[in-house]
Amino acid sequence: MNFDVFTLLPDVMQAYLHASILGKAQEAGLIHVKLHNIRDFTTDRHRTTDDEPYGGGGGMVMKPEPLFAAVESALGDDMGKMPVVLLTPQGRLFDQGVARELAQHTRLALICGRYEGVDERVRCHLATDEISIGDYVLTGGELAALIIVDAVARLITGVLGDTQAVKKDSHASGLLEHPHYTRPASFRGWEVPEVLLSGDHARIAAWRREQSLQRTLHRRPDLLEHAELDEADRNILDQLLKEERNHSSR
Ligand code: 6GU
Repeated sequence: MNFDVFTLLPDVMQAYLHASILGKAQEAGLIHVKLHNIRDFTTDRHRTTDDEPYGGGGGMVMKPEPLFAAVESALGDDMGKMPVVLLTPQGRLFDQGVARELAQHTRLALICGRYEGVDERVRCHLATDEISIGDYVLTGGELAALIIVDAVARLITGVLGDTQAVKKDSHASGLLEHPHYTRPASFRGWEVPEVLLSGDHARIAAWRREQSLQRTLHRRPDLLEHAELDEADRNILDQLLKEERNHSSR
């Protein structure tokens, strides 16, 4: 998987991309992240990347020329054959489904906007997709690009050592994950649930599934609408809802 990231702040992205799992994935050649400094594609003496908006109103807008030059020179013949994603709070919302969709491609371009915005012609004639990472406003698209690289990279075969890990994740199955515990069995008087120490794998799996359903029901009931649930799951949920009704009526 190849990522081309276009940014005015390549240095701030470096450290994260070379740490831990993403760093190892790059060393192993499973992913390649190329950072392109948009400023390197300016042609004026002051290396200007932004300008005042036509029509006034203050704030600065990223100029189209350096962005077009940067993306066209980096992508070459791949232009038109791969997604060019503009990171903007006006884009479609990023989630695990979008991550899976992007992971199907072999090459992905990510354009990080800065300042108040990006010239509209970038959106219309350079980007093929626009993505937001949530309903809040950031000072730039760099964090969004890192989030997308991270979420997509970990779906690539071999990036996570354990292939099972991807399947069991929160959101992968549409449910939140069960609680995790490690040693010590007793910490400040807080005990690890007995079932996890039992060695009974069937009981452990049943407990985890119930915890996962309970958590999702309490924290993110919206996720249950699209989750993969079997009849046993539905019975557990019915039971949990009944218990809740009893508690609230008492
Ligand atoms: Cl992609 N960019 C900016 N600047 N703010 C955001 C965002 C992106 N996603 C959510 N907020």
